[in-house]
Amino acid sequence: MNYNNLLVETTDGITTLTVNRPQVLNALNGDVVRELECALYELDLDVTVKAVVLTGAGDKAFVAGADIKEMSEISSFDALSFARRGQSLMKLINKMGKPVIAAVNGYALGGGLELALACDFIYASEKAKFGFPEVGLGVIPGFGGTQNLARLIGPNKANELVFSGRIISASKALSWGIVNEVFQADELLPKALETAREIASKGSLGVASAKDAIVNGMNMSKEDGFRYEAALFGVLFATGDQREGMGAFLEKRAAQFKGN
Ligand code: DAK
Repeated sequence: MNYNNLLVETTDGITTLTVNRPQVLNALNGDVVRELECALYELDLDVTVKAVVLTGAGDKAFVAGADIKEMSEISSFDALSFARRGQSLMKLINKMGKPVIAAVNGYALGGGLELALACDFIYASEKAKFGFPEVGLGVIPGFGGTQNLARLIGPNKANELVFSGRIISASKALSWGIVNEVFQADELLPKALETAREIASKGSLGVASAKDAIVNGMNMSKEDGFRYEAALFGVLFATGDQREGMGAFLEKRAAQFKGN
């Protein structure tokens, strides 16, 4: 499928998905949200794709939030539809059976930070900046940002960031646990792709089940989470990937996973 606001490039099972509106710092309008949802659905269904790296075009922004111009003019029913689409996009990233890595190359503000937080983890360039400016616009984060951030870094730091609307640096985001690692700007994408390739070399059913266990286990009691993990563990013993992975170890050779 062709997209007006996205670049989709797949090499060796790794897709780089780029939000491509650099003239407005990749702000999310209704079309971008719709296209992201379609693209991620397609990538989830494509068995040849093992991992996705999500980034922004240009050297200034990952995504500088929802498109304020479009948002300022919409009706309440359009806002409702925008909210539903945005929330369904964030949930889709969680439900996908493959990892999505956010490579934050500049501003990740408002809905842009929410998009990054919905991904499985975040790598950042040293030029990246993070924040929730929503309270300065008279609203609050509405694509799951308050929930995901507070679960990730705890309520106290989340409160400071959301209540103040302050923009923080990549190094602060690293020390707060929002991002996993910070790289020089020209190293960011290569490092994200390197990690994606490392993940892609593993059994894709195992990776999908691990994501399922972590994403869904976070919303369960520890007891239920343990039970869920055990069920997923058991199911993997019905797969060719489990036989191949353990067989390859015993035969002292590299595993050739087929995702079956
Ligand atoms: N929307 C639209 N245009 C934007 C934009 C945005 N979010 N951010 C930047 N731009 C545009 C600028 O207007 C400018 O366009 P021109 O003037 O050249 O036509 C161009 O991008 C370059 O930006 P600047 O000239 O401002 O660049 P600077 O380097 O000076 O400043 C900045 C960079 C990132 C600090 C600044 O652009 C800025 O403050 N941008 C706005 C950040 C922001 O407040 N983002 C929105 C957060 S609110 C919802 C759920 C979620 C949301 C909404 C609804 N529902 C549940 C319904 C999400 C809300 C948000 O994301």
